[in-house]
Amino acid sequence: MSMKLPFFKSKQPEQNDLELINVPNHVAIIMDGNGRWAKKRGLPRIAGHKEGMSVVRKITRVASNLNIKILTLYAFSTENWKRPKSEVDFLMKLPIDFLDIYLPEMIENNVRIETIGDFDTLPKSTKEAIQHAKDRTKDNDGLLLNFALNYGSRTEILRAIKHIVSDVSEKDLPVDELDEQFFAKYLYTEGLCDPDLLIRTSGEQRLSNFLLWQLAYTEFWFTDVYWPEFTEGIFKEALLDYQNRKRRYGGI
Ligand code: V0D
Repeated sequence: MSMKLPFFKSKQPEQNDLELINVPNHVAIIMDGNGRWAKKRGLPRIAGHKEGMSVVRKITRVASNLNIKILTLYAFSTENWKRPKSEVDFLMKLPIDFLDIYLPEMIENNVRIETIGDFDTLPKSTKEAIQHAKDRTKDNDGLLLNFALNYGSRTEILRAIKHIVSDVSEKDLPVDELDEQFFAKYLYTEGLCDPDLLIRTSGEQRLSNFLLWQLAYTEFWFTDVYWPEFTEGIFKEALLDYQNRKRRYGGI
């Protein structure tokens, strides 16, 4: 006598659903397209930056709820100083605005705020607001919200080399000890795991001097959507795609 097959098939755990396990530990995002989003709507570029700021808050909340450990956001590059002074001035006020509005909820959600990049040469008022937020959140052990600010990767690598050269001569470090792990300790990302997933919005598919060393083995994901239009749904699409890539590699 033949056994009857069940008329329902148990669903394969793949493709469609975001799993709460196998979420990337570290997600890095190039938040591009703010100016173009504004232009498309006949608004000044700064309106795009402001809208982009509220998307930062939204995605931070999603990342925190999904138990992502580190979210590194490219907010201002060393090249961005070449923009018109009025735009740079506006951008430098955004961290202040962001923290005025959202620091209380960041604290409530156990988020720790940090930065990578050349912090010292930022305007004083920007530095003070961010330093205050770092101090207030330093003991939080939830999501690390890591802003790349006044950041450039080649400068970061050169800065590491200069420090190493001076340490080698001062502390008589043997050159054989200079391996990848040792080198990574001299980068801004000291102590952080490398990103598992890099997202870039707005259709550009370049690194633009972002985390050149750290992205060596990272999965890349691109979308045509401008950063101010980036949503929780699109973010989860990227995370699901990441999980499906991992599953496929696991099958080999
Ligand atoms: C503009 C889109 C939050 C990208 C997002 C100074 C361009 C909005 C911050 C921020 C920027 C930085 C540090 C901090 C808290 C918040 C931010 C800049 C630009 C560059 F501690 N958004 N945001 N910083 N934009």
